[in-house]
Amino acid sequence: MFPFIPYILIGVGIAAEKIKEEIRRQSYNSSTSTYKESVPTPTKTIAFVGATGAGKSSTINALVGYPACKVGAEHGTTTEAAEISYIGGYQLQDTPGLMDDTDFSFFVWEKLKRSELVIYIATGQLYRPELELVERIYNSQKRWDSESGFSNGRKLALYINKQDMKECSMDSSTRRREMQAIKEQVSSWIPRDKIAIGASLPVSRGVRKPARIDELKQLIQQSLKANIEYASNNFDWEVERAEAVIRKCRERVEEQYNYLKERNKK
Ligand SMILES: Nc1nc2c(ncn2[C@@H]2O[C@H](COP(=O)(O)OP(=O)(O)OP(=O)(O)O)[C@@H](O)[C@H]2O)c(=O)[nH]1
Ligand SMILES: [Mg+2]
Repeated sequence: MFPFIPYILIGVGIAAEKIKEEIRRQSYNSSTSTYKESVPTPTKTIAFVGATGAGKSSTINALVGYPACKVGAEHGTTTEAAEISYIGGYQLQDTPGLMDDTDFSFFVWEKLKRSELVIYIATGQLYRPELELVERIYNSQKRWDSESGFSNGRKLALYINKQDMKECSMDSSTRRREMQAIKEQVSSWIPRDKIAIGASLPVSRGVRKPARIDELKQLIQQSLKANIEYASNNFDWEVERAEAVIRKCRERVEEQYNYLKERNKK
């Protein structure tokens, strides 16, 4: 009997977590007055969501111009919802990608609720579960707007990443047809002017190329309530970015130093 006790306890623990998650989900879905009162107006946040490996973290890095978020070929690289400072007081919200399950966990929905702009990232035509999710985000944003009295309206956009890969496998007319098909797929929830294509971390013959992110930058600029400027003489932005790069380098050096210190102890 004794050897099984730890397994039973682990099983009970997992079941309790699942029940808690379900209760949270149900309270999120219900439209009780307590819930309504708790919907805040969005903050200056731009959230990136989508399937794992679509390039959410790479896109944030391309926008800020330094490796702020960890990027990885393996699925599930991002496990926490990191926020990265952007221009105009905005934050870029990275999120863990959708894996086999086709719904975000409760805490990602909470982040979306607080975001002025949500950008769904895909790399081609969307799968049915993704389309259902886009529809749910759209409907949720409408409800959050009315419950929080936000007249400007939360925005939903679509970014189609990894165009460099498409260019290797499709000719230009096939690519155009695919974009047309994507626009039609999402037309009930995302207007054409809220769709951008690009390549956040392109590679050619094993060599990294500069990000092609201008279309997305333009979309972001046009979608936000407050004005943001990408002008190269935007001194404050350059200073802020340089400081962030220094902070990041310091963190990496400290990590490496601690790692070596631990290793030498052994
Ligand atoms: N060829 C190419 N590869 C890209 C591009 N953008 C991202 N990648 C690659 O796609 C992989 C996943 O990128 P991530 O940015 O980590 O993707 P993610 O959506 O944040 O993934 P999760 O954190 O796991 O949800 C990495 O190997 C990147 O190098 C792109 O534009 N072109
Ligand atoms: Mg990521």
